[in-house]
Amino acid sequence: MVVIGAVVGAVLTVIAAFGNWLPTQASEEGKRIDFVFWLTTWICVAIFAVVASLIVYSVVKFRASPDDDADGAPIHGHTGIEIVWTAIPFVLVTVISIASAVVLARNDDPGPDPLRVEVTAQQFTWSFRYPNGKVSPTLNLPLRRSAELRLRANDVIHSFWVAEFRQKQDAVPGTDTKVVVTPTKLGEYHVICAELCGLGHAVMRSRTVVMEPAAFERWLEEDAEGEAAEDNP
Ligand SMILES: [Cu+2]
Repeated sequence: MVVIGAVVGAVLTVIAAFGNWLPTQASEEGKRIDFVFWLTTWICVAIFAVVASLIVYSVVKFRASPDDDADGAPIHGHTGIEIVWTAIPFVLVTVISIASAVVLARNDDPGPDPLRVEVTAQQFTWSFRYPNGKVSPTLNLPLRRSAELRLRANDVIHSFWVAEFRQKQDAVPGTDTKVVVTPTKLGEYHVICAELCGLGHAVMRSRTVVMEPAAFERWLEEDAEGEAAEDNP
């Protein structure tokens, strides 16, 4: 059993180490979120490795012989070990809390000159309104400029999510919420509703297009002031 466990463990370790597990990383905020994710994951991996090793060692080393019917030695705890196994998790959880707090604070900061986009969610579409009045069914964003998305829901709770940006935020009727995204990679990604919002929830998808700043400016000026909405309902 120990040999099978070791072989399976080795195979899974190789898959875990060389697999490409996360979606493309396409935002500044996503970089920070991935940092916290991997920090937490590696802490878990280390603890799991220690615990699993101790279990295997104990199973082998302290196995009772078949004719041993005696009671085990009476053990009433061990203050030293208990202090250690309380102190180490305390330190690790504190490290994760501090890293998370710093990342959340920085990810909520849109900086001095963000592009403000009003995002409206309703069963079962997204629409995006730009400062010059242009309304678009897709979320076009310029590369490397922070965008502050103000989310509004017209009917029920929806949730704005672009896996490549990592950021996710609910859109709640009666309340304005916001989320900041600073794209770092040109390309097209899916905008997905991540909150079960009715029969059409699964098709409540749009696209986000990250563009060169000059191309974005040209796109922004094309049929601004509501025409886009008529041409492209
Ligand atoms: Cu929805």
